[in-house]
Amino acid sequence: MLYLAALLVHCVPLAMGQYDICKSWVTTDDGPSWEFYACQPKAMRMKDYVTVRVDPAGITCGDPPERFCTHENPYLCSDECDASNPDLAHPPKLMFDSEDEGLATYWQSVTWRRYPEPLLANITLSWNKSIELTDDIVITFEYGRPTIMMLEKSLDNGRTWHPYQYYADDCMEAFSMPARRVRDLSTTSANRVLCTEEYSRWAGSKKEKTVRFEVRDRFAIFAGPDLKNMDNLYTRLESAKGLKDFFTVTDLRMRLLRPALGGTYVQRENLYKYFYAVSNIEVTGRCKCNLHANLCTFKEGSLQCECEHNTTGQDCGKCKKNFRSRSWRAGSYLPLPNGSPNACAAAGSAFGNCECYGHSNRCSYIDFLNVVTCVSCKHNTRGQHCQHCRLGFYRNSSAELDDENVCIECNCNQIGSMHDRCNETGYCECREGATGPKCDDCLPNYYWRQGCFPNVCDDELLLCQNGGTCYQNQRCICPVGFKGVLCQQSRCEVDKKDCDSAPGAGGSLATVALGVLALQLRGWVDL
Ligand SMILES: *[C@@H]1O[C@H](CO)[C@@H](O)[C@H](O)[C@H]1NC(C)=O
Ligand SMILES: *[C@@H]1O[C@H](CO)[C@@H](O)[C@H](O)[C@H]1NC(C)=O
Ligand SMILES: *[C@@H]1O[C@H](CO)[C@@H](O)[C@H](O)[C@H]1NC(C)=O
Ligand SMILES: *[C@@H]1O[C@H](CO)[C@@H](O)[C@H](O)[C@H]1NC(C)=O
Ligand SMILES: *[C@@H]1O[C@H](CO)[C@@H](O)[C@H](O)[C@H]1NC(C)=O
Ligand SMILES: [Ca+2]
Repeated sequence: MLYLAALLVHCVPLAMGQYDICKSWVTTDDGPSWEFYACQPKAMRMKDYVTVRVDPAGITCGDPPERFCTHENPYLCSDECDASNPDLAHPPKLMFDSEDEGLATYWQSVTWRRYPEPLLANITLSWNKSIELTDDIVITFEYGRPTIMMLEKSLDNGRTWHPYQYYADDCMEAFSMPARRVRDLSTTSANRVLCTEEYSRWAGSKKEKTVRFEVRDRFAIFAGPDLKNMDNLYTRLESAKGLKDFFTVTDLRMRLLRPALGGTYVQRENLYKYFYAVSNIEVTGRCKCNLHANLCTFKEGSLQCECEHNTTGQDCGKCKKNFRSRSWRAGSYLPLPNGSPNACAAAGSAFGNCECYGHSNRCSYIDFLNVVTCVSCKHNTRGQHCQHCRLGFYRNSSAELDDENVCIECNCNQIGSMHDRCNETGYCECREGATGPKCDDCLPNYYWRQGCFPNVCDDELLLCQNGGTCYQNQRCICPVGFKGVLCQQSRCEVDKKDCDSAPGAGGSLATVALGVLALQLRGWVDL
């Protein structure tokens, strides 16, 4: 069995089934041993593993039941959609079933009763797994293709979305974009997001049913018309920035923006013939396993790579525990034909025992110290073995030394703290008056204004005198006739002619004395 696998690796014509073996048992001059290769799972029909969501609520026809007709037969509106009758219902799942006996089953929207308000629907497909597209996405519309629609994709399970392709019968009018064709793209623009008019014009609803996202045409830019030169494609995928990611998705969304119009203007007197009906959405791709797995299985409702090369994670995106002596890397299609496995390595096995806890791939020998040390430690680590945190970072106590999250940024408040370093529990060193782990609070009796300053006045000890009011602990607003930090000083002491007009002149000597005393206690006033 193993011998057979080894044989296969060397005999398989490497055009299509390339990279489908992760390892094989080979015999060399030094005896038998494992040899490892970059590997990827086979392409699959991804619609079998998808979850779908159709928005907005109530966009699916049949609740309440309604009549509709087709562009071919616009005056015979006897067709009915009724969600409560299995024979007349058109739920979303019918976009993903297999069409038996050539009879199309389809999801259908409500009709455009609310014209001229737009008829909008979103169809969102989610895999909860990154997928690499290997063939065209093909969406089949039963009663005419939308005149305006948009395809969006997400790479992070629906947290953020990006346009993937625009479709309109008039790109300029709908999206202010010039119409382009994927076939006209070049090697440098293969991952351009464009607007196409190829799939939106009216050609009869039975004749032209499909809307495509052309993956093959984009591949063909590198691999030639029949995708014969896959080596060139794989080389490009490896080297051209962003190209691999362009074909990678976790979610897709079709935004249906205007239905088929039957090649003419909207006829308001018959809105029953405007709706969307999708019978199939074909998505062909493979699980993204970072070239560390050739199997992808459906477990507990999600696709999951069966990771090799001592990697782990849903996408084989990290090294297994105790296999982190160098940092994780994706496998590579290069060098052709077998690629590089870039396997994770057990501690101590990598480069003559220089452990870097997975934060560096390189060691260097320092002659005059006679030590081997890790070079360019990543993940904010430093030290001979990348075992310390960089200045301004502290050790994450819930992470192992070989965890990517091992160092946490101190995040000291720039104004409130002495410097941007912190102690082992993340506490920063605060300037006078500041407090809190990050020094972004003030101690009691201090107020924040570009740093912490001692209160000038407050409601307890540092009362403003003679009817003055304390403004944000920063100063007393004194009534006419008084001045001083706490309004403790009558103006008539300075200018006798004020004395008669000053309200409350002479004031309560006792309170003034108390206020001054308080100031004195805090070292503010020298009497
Ligand atoms: C469709 O999704 C987009 C975001 O991708 C959102 O802005 C829009 O409101 C959604 N439309 C409907 C009808 O839910
Ligand atoms: C998504 O996949 C992950 C990893 O397999 C799993 O833990 C999680 O429960 C899945 N989430 C959903 C919503 O299925
Ligand atoms: C993974 O670890 C096991 C156990 O140490 C080892 O036998 C195997 O060769 C390793 N695989 C790779 C690809 O390094
Ligand atoms: C600390 O490490 C754990 C384990 O990796 C991680 O889940 C957590 O997010 C890290 N904490 C911070 C603040 O980064
Ligand atoms: C870090 O500083 C805080 C506040 O000064 C202190 O409570 C804590 O014990 C210190 N932690 C260590 C490990 O020194
Ligand atoms: Ca169907």
